[in-house]
Amino acid sequence: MRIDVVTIFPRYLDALRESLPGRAIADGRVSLAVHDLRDWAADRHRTVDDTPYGGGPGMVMKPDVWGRALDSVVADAEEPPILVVPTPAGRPFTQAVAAELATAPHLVFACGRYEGIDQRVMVDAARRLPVREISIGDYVLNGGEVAVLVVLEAVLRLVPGVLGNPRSAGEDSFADHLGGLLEAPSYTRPAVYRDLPVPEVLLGGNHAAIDRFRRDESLRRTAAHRPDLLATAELDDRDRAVLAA
Ligand code: 6GU
Repeated sequence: MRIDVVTIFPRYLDALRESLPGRAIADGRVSLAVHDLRDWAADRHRTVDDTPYGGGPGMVMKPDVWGRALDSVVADAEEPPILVVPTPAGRPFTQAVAAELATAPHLVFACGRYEGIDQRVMVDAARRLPVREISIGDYVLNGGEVAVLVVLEAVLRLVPGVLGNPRSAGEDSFADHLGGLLEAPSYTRPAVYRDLPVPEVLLGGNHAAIDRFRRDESLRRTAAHRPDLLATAELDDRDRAVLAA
């Protein structure tokens, strides 16, 4: 997979060279290029933003600078990449979006400040490329850089050969086998930690009872933390009885 990131803060992306993504980059399964947007500025102050038409606070990133940057990054691409634009005004970033991006051979990320990039940059790019404006949650970040770190960590662990244990990807929260519920809590030794015992059922070898216990904990945790997920979760009559109790 090829990844290009365009940003005014290239060093923010240094964190990608750590950990799991880092190993994939180091041994060539992922090629990462981070570009400084200011390299495409037109003046000696390397200006990338200007005041908003129509008034209002903050600054808007200039379309001509972004246009040159994206043209240049895409110029030598073998096929049209997906352009990912992190913005609090985007569609929600979900595991399904991560899975879609994980199948792409080439991703380009455009990091803007939160007041945004002139919208015509995305309109123009969409004439040639799939464009995904995505938000990582209902809060405001100053810029897209940290969102790119989040998105890439979620995406790269789905690319075959990037995650250490290929079984784990399907076993996390939102995995199919949980039918859209949160994962049950986890425990390891010791059996008693500061007066707190591990749930008794997990110490026995009754795997049917363990599966039922974990299902119940998933249901209760989802009801407590993410009741919105219950609307689309796959529930049977026993599940509904546990939730009603
Ligand atoms: Cl993707 N970008 C910014 N700047 N702020 C955000 C966000 C993204 N997602 C939530 N807040």
